[in-house]
Amino acid sequence: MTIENSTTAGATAASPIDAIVVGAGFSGINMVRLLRDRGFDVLGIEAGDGVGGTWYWNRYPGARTDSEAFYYCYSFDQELLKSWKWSERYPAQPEVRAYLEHAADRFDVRRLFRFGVRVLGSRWDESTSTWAVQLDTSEIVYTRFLVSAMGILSAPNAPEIPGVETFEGRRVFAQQWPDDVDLTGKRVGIIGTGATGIQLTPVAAKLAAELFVLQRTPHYIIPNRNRPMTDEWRSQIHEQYDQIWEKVRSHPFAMPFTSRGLMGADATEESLETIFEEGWANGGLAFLFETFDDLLTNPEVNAVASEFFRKKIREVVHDPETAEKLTPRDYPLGAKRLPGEHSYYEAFNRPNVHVVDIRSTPIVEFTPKGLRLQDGTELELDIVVFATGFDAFSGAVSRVDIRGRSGVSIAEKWADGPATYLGIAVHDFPNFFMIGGPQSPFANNPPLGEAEGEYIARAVEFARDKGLSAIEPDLQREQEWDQLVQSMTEGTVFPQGEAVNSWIVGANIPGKKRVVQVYFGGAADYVNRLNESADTGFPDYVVSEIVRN
Ligand code: NA7
Repeated sequence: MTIENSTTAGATAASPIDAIVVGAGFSGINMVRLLRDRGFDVLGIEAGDGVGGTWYWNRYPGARTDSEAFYYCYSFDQELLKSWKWSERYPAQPEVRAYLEHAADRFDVRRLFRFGVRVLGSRWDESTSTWAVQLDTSEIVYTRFLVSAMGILSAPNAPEIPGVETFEGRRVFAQQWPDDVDLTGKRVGIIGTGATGIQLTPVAAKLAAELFVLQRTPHYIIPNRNRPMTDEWRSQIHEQYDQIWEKVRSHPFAMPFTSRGLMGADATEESLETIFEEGWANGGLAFLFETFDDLLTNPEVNAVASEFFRKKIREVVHDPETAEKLTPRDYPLGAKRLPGEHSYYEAFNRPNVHVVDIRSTPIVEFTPKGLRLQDGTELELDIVVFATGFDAFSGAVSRVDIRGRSGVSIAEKWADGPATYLGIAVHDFPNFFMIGGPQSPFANNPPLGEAEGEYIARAVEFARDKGLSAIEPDLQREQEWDQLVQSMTEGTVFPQGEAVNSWIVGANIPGKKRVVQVYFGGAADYVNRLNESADTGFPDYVVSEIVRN
């Protein structure tokens, strides 16, 4: 596909386009819209052949949202909110992708994207105050502003297992599921039991002849209790949308949950049990946010909840040895992101499904027939699925060779952990912004991405209105933000015990520095900070005036 806009196609250092946005997921689609509506000449670049981002790539069987769709969507378009009819509480990947295709057409931004093109790198040119953006088509496109909307969980983690070249079966990455893979009647191994493995397992269990779930760490998992969206439920939501978004805006994870105002520390054993049962019955993330307010901060309350989850596993999984393997013990509930399940535990009651504890018997190598474990067992497999997660937050950006004012790459700057201001901008990288960057909150992505997109659009507009050639965060403000991010996990259950291996601290990627990558001060607090910065004219940034001869 070629760019229809001749200005952008012909961009040079002397006449750059205004902005390039990388990524066509929830955030990228909206970012292009926001800049276009402010009169900027904007080009979107997307590696996939269509819009969708996460929802374009993640096509593994069972892929669906873990947030309820009525708030996992764009909040700003009243017509879209009312006209789009989600079919289920947690819609499957094709439906979310269809929603984003519809949204891109509705906002008329699809024609501003180039699809099937990857950004390889970008260099800041001080003399012209432009970014030279290198594409994998061998083209270089010049732009004044560069915005990453590449996603927080988009760079796959691909563990290296010796002997892979000898394997005669098929190796598949869940996040890049090929259309021609069929699990029916096959001997399948799934490595990884995060949100992805948990969604894939029950579907694969029904298709595969034999399914081996290779688990390193058991998760705490909540039943999602998916159900169809009825017209009545939809109308109730439509009537309450103003309140729903109000709740989202004041919630630490940008979700419309309502605290009961209860503290577990004050509750009797009986009422703890009753309220946990209610949370369990409601399904989904309500368990974290609509039971007790001290669930994630009071270790004793957390311990009761963690034990409650363990009891539930024993109730569903018939074989005690299997149940024990699936039971998390070494870390508190909430220290890893809580995935939702759809008959995950029930899958292990099927005779063709086996959990393999690769913490005690690690995978040693691929063999021609499958995988060999440390105790000598060889699992014979036709397909090995990697559901091993992502190089989260910093991964997507640092895998692109972005070089700022000093010629240092962002990966080099972040070698000891990401340094950003507000998770959005980086000192020494002028006119560069990120949606979902490291040190931003981990929260319900669509509304958070909207807030970040608005902020970036305001910054770009500010630069234009003030006649600035460059804008970048003040170094001291960046350092203060880093200190704040690192201090925020004190007094919470993040990151403790085994959970230090979580992607939240970058510990799932060999060689990656272990630091907290997420701002835990809450999405609501974070958005207030963004608004304050923009409302007061970006005093936290250093700017360069355009030199006029
Ligand atoms: P996650 O949540 O990072 O899960 C990855 C899983 O893969 C997890 O069980 C890991 O075990 C396991 N893993 C990672 N590396 C290895 C190696 N080298 N060997 C064996 N097992 C490994 O990724 P998901 O894709 O499931 O979900 C990511 C998010 O996407 C999700 O939270 C949603 O927000 C969307 P570990 O727990 O590290 O021991």
